[in-house]
Amino acid sequence: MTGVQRSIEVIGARFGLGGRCRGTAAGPTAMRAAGLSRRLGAMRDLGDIVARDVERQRGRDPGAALVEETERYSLELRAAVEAVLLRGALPCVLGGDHSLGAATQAAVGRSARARGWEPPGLLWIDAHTDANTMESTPSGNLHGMMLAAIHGIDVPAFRAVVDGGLRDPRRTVYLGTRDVDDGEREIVARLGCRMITPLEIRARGVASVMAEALSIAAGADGRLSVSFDLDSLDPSIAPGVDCHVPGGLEWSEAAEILMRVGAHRGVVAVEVVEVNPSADIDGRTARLAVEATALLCGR
Ligand SMILES: [Mn+2]
Repeated sequence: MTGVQRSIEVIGARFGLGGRCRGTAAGPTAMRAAGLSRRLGAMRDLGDIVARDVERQRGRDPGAALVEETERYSLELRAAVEAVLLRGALPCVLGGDHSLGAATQAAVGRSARARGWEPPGLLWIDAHTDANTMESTPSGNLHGMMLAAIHGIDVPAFRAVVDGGLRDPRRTVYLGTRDVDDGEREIVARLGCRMITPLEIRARGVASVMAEALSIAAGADGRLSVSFDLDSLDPSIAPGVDCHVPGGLEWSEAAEILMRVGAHRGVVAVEVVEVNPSADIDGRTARLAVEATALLCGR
């Protein structure tokens, strides 16, 4: 297993407007403080893309300002990720809340289309499916809707960013899923995504589950991107996230999953999200996020 051979380019996505609290905007800062560059070794750090503070814009409808900034920010991040892909390097996006995944994953889809490739598959390691629509969402939070948009369901805040970047839901595999709304369950089933819970991972073993997951996501062309949400881990080991969902992955399970992804030659983009330093204890979640990033990058 040789893993990723390309040069790695890191983008800090300081964006927290899509979740319940804004603490995730400081995720990239916490990961750098936790030794990211030392652990990754050779890489190019492109610095941070910082969201504007919409809450201080007086006299505006806060919901409209948030949607507007999400769209503006997503287009900026998408362009940055596409530039990395154009250079033939591996984009490594550090969040930030998961709504920024619309930009990363749309960039992967658009870049593939520009080269005449099929859209790559997607490994989504997360407690959630992020497949809500404006109609089905119980929370109204955009970080729970971005994958619906990437799979072709209209979500106005992501309409512009997914343009030309749609991904094939039949090549999307969820890993670690355990907190799915009823509406999402129906959407995910209809779209044909594969969903693998922590219980199934434990029952079958990581090797068997990952052979299946990588085979579905990589497809015939062998290309996939990966998104790792720290809330896929059990909150007892990764408390520094926005949504705590019990019953998550143990680190030994996650590390083996991440290593197997990092050893796959077809990974075209890596994303590590939802690190929330304001909920963390002694920086332990940020350190796990750094380790996860390194493993995903084949380091
Ligand atoms: Mn999540």
